[in-house]
Amino acid sequence: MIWNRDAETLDAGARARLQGARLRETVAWARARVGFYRDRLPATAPDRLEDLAALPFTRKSDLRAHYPFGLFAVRLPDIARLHASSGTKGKPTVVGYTREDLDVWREVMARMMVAAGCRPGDLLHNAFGYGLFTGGLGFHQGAERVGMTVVPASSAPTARHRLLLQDFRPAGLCATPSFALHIAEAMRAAGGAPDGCGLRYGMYGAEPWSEGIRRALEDAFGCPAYDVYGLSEIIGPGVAGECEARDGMHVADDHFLPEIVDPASDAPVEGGREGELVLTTLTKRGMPVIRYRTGDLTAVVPGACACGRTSARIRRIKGRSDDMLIVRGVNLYPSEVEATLLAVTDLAPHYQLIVDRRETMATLEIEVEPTEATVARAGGLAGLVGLRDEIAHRLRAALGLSVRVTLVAPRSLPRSEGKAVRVIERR
Ligand code: DLL
Repeated sequence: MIWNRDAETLDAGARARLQGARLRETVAWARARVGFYRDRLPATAPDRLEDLAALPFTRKSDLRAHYPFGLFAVRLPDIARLHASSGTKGKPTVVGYTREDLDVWREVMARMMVAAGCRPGDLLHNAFGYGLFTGGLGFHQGAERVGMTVVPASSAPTARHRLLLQDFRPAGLCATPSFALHIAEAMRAAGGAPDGCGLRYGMYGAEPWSEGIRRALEDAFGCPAYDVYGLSEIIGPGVAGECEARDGMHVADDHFLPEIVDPASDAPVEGGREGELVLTTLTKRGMPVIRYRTGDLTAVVPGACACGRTSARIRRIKGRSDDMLIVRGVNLYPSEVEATLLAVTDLAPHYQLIVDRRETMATLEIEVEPTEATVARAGGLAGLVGLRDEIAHRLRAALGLSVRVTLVAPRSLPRSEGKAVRVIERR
């Protein structure tokens, strides 16, 4: 099933014409109503699709500099809803939606959710946090638009999730991948069976996750795991999501125009090579954003998708360019460590990177939990020296860096109800 067949299967010419027309409207709207864009987009600034790369970028620092409402294009009474990023570093970035923007959001969420298997009448267990974070309300409104029954479970204690999943038997689950794994683990620890709840699909996002985590989620809940991507600056979840083919995430590119640029040179990157995703909103009125540097690293998937949707597709997000760690001159992403760890079947998908920069030579330590079965077989952690050495060897080969590996007791690393904290820096 395709939610909006007309919009999702446009041919290339029609799609480009629609994007071009909407880009011109967006540039005109932003220029007329937002001082920041008026200064940066003179009346002579190009506004054709083929000239997009000539327009200046917008960065998170621009949003911060105009905190809280300085980039809004309508008066505050015409803003129907505010959301904000988590803001771990300083003030949050605030975003505003008109009623029409909320409609666009519902529409793109409905597309992504139907692509992942959601159907009218299905029950959805929504374990994304409700609040300023866009995850909970984004999925909530999308589910209502599809005609589903929503359980706004949010970030309740895992015992509550277990009860609701077992007793309500929802068709779908949505959560951050790390929280979903935490729920599954808590269910098993309490003698329950997460794969016995009758789930048909899970939708996960809001943080980077690897194919290894996908396997762990699919094993745990006994149903396919779909990747959903988005960011509050653009709209929230619903910017892109996987279909049943699971060969990249379809971008709702009649609403959000994607480009990939080289994060260092800012030049457009072609031919399916990896780079930083840049997004331009094409229909948002409350807070239009032109050429937003997401910081997220991905690549365009070439060719047509088997599902029939014709929108651009992007690969799983590798991480943010500012997630990159430099340890003794070696550049690495936590997602690379995750991919190496989760290729080892004896390990559970729970790990942490500890970068210690207090000495002249920085060190990287990786704490990871073996599965309970592995520990039991070995008669305790002390019996797993061989496993530890093997992981250290694999990491050295994959990263080109010697890493100290510590196996820690199952269920001892901190679990989160939202986005997992994978890296701890000691300075
Ligand atoms: O995380 C929106 C969202 C909610 C997406 C629920 C998906 C599901 P922010 O809090 O503004 O919004 O954080 C956005 O999270 O720039 C990425 O770095 C990261 N991110 C989001 N989705 C994914 C994903 C929401 N599927 C930031 N894979 C983005 C990897 C993701 N990273």
